Amino acid sequence: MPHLNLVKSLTATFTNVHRISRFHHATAAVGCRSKTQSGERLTDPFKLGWRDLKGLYEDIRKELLISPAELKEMSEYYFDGKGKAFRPIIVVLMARACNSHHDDSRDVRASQRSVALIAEMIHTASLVHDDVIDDASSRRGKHTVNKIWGEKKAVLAGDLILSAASMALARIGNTTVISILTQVIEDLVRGEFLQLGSKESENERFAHYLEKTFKKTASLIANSCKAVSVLGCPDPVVHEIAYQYGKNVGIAFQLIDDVLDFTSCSYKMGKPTSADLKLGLATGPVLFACQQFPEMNALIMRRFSLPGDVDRARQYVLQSDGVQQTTYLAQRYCQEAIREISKLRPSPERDALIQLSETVLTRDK
Ligand code: GRG
Repeated sequence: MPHLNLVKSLTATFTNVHRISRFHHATAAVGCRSKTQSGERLTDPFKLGWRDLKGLYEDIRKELLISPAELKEMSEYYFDGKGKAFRPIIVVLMARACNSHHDDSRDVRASQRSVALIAEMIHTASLVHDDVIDDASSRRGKHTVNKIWGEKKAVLAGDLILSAASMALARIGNTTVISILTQVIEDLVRGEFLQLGSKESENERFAHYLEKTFKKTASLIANSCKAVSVLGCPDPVVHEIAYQYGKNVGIAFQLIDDVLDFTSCSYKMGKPTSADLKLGLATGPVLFACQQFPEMNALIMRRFSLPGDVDRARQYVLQSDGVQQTTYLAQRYCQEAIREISKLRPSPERDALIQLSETVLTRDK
């Protein structure tokens, strides 16, 4: 069954991760190196990646040359440089790392840069739709599209961004890449659908959570990495390395996102915190906390719907080691990502990808 295979593949690396288990080791950081594996001085992955992304948002806006003016304004709304551009950065670094591994050519090809744009466009379309589903009012420190223009128009704006991304994808003209990136759209929809349901047993709940995490967040990163590897190098071993790196970093990224929902403040995040509990969602910190406080089961089952449930659940999480356990799990995914990417030949971009996986763990927004 494809579902079971996916859960197995998400968890195969770490014995017992699909069954919720506690980690007893000290939470040593993945590593703060002063030198990278290729022996060069540390390079900021964001600075290195931006060399190939100058004009990213202008180029995306060119893809959105649409009328009428209102639809254009709505579709362009989030391409204002306020996002972290985490996905395009990973994509161009992966492109250069794979090109360098293959034939020492380090430049990013035009088709690979297009994948970076497409990844950011798919991501943004999904944010616009997500905010409609969650009835969210703020994102990136500003009002959401649905808040300003209303739900119906927001759904259409998301659709339009997705269609512009599909046109750009078709222009690359590579059927393998089209199929890799179309899989992402299916995963996003299935991930969002999974989130609408809940599971009764603790172990089922954890497997369900990891599968949702892969589909909603990691699939886009994994498959965009794979797409640029296909465009830069014919070796399927390299495609798998790129995919595995993106998958592991993507899962870690979401686990930390779920931690930040408890530990950060809304000013920093640009959106309200404890948002997951308010939406009825039990993420990593809650699932771990529930092992220490089984009375949380009832709250999870009723999706924190009674008055006071959200506050009680939050207190349980903060009294438990749910945040530390989730962070430790994210560290393990990052270690796995580093193990994968280290199979490529040394290059500044490969080292920047190693460093990037470390910044995922230390980010505060
Ligand atoms: C229209 C393609 C499409 C999908 C519809 C709604 C939906 C199905 C999927 C939702 C997917 C989603 C919004 C997942 C959340 C992923 C996530 C961690 C978002 C936050 O990413 P950041 O922190 O955001 O990189 P910025 O603002 O920096 O870009």
